[in-house]
Amino acid sequence: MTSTDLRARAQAVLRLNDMGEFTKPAPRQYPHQWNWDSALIALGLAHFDLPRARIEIQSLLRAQWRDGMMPHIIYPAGAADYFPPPEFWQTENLPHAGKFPSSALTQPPILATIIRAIRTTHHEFQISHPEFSKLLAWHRWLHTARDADGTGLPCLIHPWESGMDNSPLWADALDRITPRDMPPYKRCDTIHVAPDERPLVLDYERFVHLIDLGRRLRWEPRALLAQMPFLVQDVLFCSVLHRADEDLRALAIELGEPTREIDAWLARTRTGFNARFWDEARGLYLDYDVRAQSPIRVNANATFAPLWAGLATSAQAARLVAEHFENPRAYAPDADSKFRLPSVAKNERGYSPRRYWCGPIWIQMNWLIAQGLRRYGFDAQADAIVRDALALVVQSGFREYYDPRDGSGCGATDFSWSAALTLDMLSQDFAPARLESAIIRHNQGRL
Ligand code: 9WN
Repeated sequence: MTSTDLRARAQAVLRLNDMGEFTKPAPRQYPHQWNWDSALIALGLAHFDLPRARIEIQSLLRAQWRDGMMPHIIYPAGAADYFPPPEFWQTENLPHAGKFPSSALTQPPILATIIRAIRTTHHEFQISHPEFSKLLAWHRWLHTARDADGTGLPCLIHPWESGMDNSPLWADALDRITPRDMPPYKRCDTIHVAPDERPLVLDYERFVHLIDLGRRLRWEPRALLAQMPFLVQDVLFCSVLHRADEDLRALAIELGEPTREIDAWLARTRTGFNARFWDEARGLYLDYDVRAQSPIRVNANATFAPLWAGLATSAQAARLVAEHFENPRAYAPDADSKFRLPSVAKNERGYSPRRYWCGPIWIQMNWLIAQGLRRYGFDAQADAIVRDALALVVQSGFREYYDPRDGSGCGATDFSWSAALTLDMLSQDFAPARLESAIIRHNQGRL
């Protein structure tokens, strides 16, 4: 397979999942519009259909809630074979909700970064003042309505907000939750994907229970902060937000908009982030359980996300790489696992190489972390995970996630962001010459 073939296949997946104004993350498993999926998909679309990328972003922005929240699922086409259906969220008559049927949770705010990235390579790609204001309102909502402790580091009220829904990061916090008075519901996520690649029954029940609690609180931000039993600050989410604040600031300057408010967020995160998340003894970043008031002592690959945001010092970056990235017991290949980067360190108790977010490799994490590694001068390490990501899609197609042991595909097939980010990794910025070597390696049957 050549890089031209791979590009054509990636474009075909995005066309397959194209619903006109938005792109489904996958044909059957995810039939609606997802927030960070749509942003990443827009980046892929921009490589071959800029007007369609614009439509993807516009359709996402119009789902914003009146209070600034950007929902994580939008249901432009109404109900489908997916749980939860739109009405399950009970958002219809909320004064602060939006005009479109949506979930009441948010997701990692990567959109400002994507818009800036597209503008860097396509100068004709404009962002309007009203669109900028929508992004600003979302970031403001995250820094204020979700601020539980004055740090401006937003709190997540449900694992789905992290984008890493079923990570062992959430195990202890979920273990403290006993679902009761459960509303009737029917899981759909194991119809098209093997149950052992999806969340366990009890965990899924807790996900539903948390939605039920949120809707009883009418999704009112202050009540959620005060009462939701799941309340965490997450390294990946806060890193994505900080990087997006940087990008929003750059967009503000281009548009002649004031930057003072964004400057204050950037300064506050620079002060609070390392104090909150860095674990000096282990040389890594750990999430924080706000309800339990304690660090979450799980090593997940989100620990590398601060590199993407420029939040680590060079000494911290060096420890992350030497003690974790290059460690075969944690993330580096060893006799049992050939591919990087497992979503959870292999020596973690909750590591499970095929189960959703408990160990499999995700293309968007490799894409994001590779850029972080480059930001700190770790080019060889960045190349290694771009090469592995491309080798995985060549070997196993555009899957949702991959088993780090042999690279076999798991979860949904024809997964949109795996295709979109392949297109991005095949672009100049990601050095296509190196891809050719991944493909050649594959064709020679060495994988
Ligand atoms: C719940 C769509 C989404 C991604 C998330 C991923 C998964 C949903 C699910 O799929 O979550 O939001 O049903 O499991 O964890 O990151 O945005 O691709």
